[in-house]
Amino acid sequence: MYKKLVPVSVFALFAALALGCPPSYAKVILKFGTATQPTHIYNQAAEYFAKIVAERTSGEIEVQVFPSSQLGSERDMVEGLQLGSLEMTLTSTGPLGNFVPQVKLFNLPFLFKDREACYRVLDGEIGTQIAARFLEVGVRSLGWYENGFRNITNSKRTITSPEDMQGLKIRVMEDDVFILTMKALGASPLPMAFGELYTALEQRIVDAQENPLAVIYSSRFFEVQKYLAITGHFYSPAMLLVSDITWQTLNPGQQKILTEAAAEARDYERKISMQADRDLEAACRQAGMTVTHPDKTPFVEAVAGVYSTPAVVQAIGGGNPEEGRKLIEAVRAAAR
Ligand code: EAX
Repeated sequence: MYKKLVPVSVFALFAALALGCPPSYAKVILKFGTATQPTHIYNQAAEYFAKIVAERTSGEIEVQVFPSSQLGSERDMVEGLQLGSLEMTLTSTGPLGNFVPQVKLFNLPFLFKDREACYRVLDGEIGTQIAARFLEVGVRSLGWYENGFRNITNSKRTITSPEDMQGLKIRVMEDDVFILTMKALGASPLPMAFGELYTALEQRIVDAQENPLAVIYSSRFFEVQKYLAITGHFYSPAMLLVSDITWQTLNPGQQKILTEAAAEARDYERKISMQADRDLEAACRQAGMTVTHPDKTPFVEAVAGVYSTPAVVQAIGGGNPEEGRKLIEAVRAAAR
């Protein structure tokens, strides 16, 4: 009896060990959601990130990319990270002010002189401090990426001056800084999640929208919008976020690989974003759009008041107008 039992219990012991203590090479799957179309720069960067991570972890971490708002809107996805039901996302600042109000600072119109200034501010002290605040709400920033300089498209008329914006029903991202800016230009803004935008344009629920060329082209807005005005009125940063619940389950080696891959994918994404700006205006024209390059000065003047609007200053300061004023002053000095 004894002789028979020994091999059985040894087997059982190994089986228990195998089940109870997963070996260190257990595969980790990170779902990575975005709102934009598969060909958009976010998803190219996400695939690039996934490839680096797979190589450096010898396949131990698999990043699976889900584009086109399949996993929800940008706001839903950030909430998913907080709950731990989603692991990663790359999102515009559209919904981020709901989580860290200071992010609204970067939603101010005509804030940055050029791309160099964007990267200097975002990767520097101001951007780093604001990004670090995300940990307080359960998500971890792996760096500032880029959505791009935003331009206006519409189905009604060519835009050459702010007068042409009068009465245009324009979809904006869900943040009051965007709403106030469009009101200052005389348009009628309607906040809406990105996933609903194509249909809203197609059904003429709105006349207009604004986005970087990379989004306009990959979303095929040229099918439902005739006019494109290169206004560059907002610089739209993006942020790579990971659920802190997920992060805490990774070992330091894995965390290091993700951090490094995030920085490399960011550099790659900024490069393809710049190329998109260079190439896609012609592509939009080719696709039938009429393109204008309005003089920016009257636009800048029309929206200047947004910077001192009490609600904006207070919101940027996280409820503290003094902090808001200081942040606005600091960013203006650094962004020029
Ligand atoms: O983040 O909501 C928007 O217009 C964003 O620019 C887009 O989804 C990319």
